[in-house]
Amino acid sequence: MNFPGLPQQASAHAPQIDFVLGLEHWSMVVLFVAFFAYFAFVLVRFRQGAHPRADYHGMRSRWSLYVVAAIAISEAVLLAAFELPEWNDRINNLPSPEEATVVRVVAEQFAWNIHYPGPDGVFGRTDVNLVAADNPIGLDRSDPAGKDDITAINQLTVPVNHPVLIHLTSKDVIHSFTLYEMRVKQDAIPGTDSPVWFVPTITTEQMRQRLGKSDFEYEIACSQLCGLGHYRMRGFLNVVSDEEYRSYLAQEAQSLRR
Ligand SMILES: [Cu+2]
Repeated sequence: MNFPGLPQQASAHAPQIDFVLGLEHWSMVVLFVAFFAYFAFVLVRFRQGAHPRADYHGMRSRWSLYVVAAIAISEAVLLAAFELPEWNDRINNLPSPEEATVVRVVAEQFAWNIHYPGPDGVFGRTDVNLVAADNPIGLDRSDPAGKDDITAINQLTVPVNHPVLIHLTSKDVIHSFTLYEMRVKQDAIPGTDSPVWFVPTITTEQMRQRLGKSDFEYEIACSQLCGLGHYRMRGFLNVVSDEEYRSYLAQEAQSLRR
């Protein structure tokens, strides 16, 4: 049922999203072909040569009404039985913070700021007055919860096969956080915490091997035209093994102590 031309699937829910996308697109293909076939039929059947005089009564049977009603009902079924349940699953079945890798992503013109809570699992306080070139999220390092926090720019590293729970927000305008292969897309809105989650199932390295492209990266794209530099707002999602994730965190913690 998948529709051709979609990106690789690299998250647990990607096949469900593609199934719904496939249902929608294939049903639109059927409608498109059927409507144009009917249009062509009408052009030939009711050409001037065959009907020199107009019929002022038009159609007397009601079958076209039934066809349109059937299309409307099938679209309602598509919405109620497939699309809304999938949407509900994405926004209401968030993983618990205990089992998930919890990260804050703060969008700005034109970068993705990444904020990990560190070993204590608690995000440090952030303050707009502390925002500076070397502290883009305004993290308060004097706050006990903030001392061990890890920050990164345009590089989001997560372990494979565990839920990732992202608290998404923005510093300036509306951005849209997009991970194509994970089938994730969520607007980042200033002053609002939008949770978004997924379970990555294929590491970056495995995807490189699958595609035969040694330079492949999962891209973090912005899907909102957020300003003149929108085209260069680009981050990378690095999906790694548990072991590599632990050593990434250890390495970052090490550089904090220096
Ligand atoms: Cu943007």
